[in-house]
Amino acid sequence: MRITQQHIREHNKEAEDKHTASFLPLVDQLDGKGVEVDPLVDQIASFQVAIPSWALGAGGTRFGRFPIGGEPGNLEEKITDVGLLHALNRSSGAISLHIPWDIPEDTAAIRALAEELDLVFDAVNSNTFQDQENQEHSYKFGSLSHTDTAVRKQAVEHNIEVIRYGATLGSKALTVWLADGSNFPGQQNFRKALRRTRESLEEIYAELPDDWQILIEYKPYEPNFYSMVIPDWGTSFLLAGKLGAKARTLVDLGHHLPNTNIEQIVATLSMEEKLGGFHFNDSKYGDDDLTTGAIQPYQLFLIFNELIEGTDDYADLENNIAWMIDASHNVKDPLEDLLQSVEAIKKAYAKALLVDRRGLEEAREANDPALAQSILQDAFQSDVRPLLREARIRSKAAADPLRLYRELGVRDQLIEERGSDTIATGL
Ligand code: AOS
Ligand code: ZN
Ligand code: ZN
Repeated sequence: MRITQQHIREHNKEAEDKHTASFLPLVDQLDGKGVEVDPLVDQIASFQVAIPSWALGAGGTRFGRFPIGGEPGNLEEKITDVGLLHALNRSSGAISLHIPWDIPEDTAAIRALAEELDLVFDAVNSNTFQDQENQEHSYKFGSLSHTDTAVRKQAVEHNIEVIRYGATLGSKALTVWLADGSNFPGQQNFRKALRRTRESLEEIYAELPDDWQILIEYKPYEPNFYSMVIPDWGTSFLLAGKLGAKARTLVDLGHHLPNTNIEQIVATLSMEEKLGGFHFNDSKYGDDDLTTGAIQPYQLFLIFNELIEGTDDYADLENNIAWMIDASHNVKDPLEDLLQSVEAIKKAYAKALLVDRRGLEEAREANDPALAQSILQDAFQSDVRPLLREARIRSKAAADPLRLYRELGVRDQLIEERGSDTIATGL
């Protein structure tokens, strides 16, 4: 199924009056504060968030999985789904692939399809957290950190293979998330495990093309529950520092213990130019992979506030960091959820762009916490939805993507095309 410009035009025509009635007063209000609206709308419009290939089907838990129907059965269909999202919001113009779930067999055809849908390939992801059929050595006791050289070699070679696949599609980064760790005190020699991981990463780094980056994800627990080899940003930062300029840390919002000050981590990493990527999701208890902005929208805003604080050039911010959603969908239609996630991310970005930066800095220098808090709250509580809508209309996206998705009956059409019991590969 395809969403055409005709669909978008008709939908936007219908939305026009209501949109104008909310947008024009906001323009007046922002004018009064000396905020230029056009560049703001442009910044919101150009911000793109990549969609992971593994989030297009039902997620499920270890207790069960409830297929949603019409799930993409192969890579072409996954790309088509991301194309649908991008046609609706013009903000999801990239897809992040996972090897071996999405091995591109016919590279030329895959590239052509992506190009036709105006999509690029974001970071590629390796998988050494599962054993694959016909795999010689098991990752049960780790991969890049394993005690056995042969297992480490296999895991290193897999990552190099992932780089090769990515290169054929135009990706520019490899994301490494390691499940390596231990379940019991005494099981693993911490020092040796970390050293072996570093050495394995060095071998992968040596194969990284000049214009590529390696993004190192961290996670405090799961699947191992006593220790993880890369449990926190400090360990990722340490490894990235030892590897070199092409290695950076990737922050997954769900990979922190409760109440961690993630915005401060973001500030430090961005100050050190070691912030390479984001996995957006939301978290109540752990790595819940809930919809971004569904639980802690203020935290998301504070994170964007730090990102903006750390840059003089918004284009840099948009292009130098791999922005991606990493969520799981157990009860929602994944495509609806992804539309909501992108909206929440852009809302946080837009609100952070509205922060009176000079006023905030003056309040900080004057040790005036009440004023500093008011300035942040003022931006956070602004209703930026008309700005996002305007950005979409100007980009020829739908004024209300979720509404149009439902009006067009996209899920029903996908079920008709693909059947109701297809299962997408992924988590
Ligand atoms: C795992 O918890 C991490 O968030 C990974 O980034 C991701 O979910 C996984 O790599 C999917 O491949
Ligand atoms: Zn992640
Ligand atoms: Zn995760």
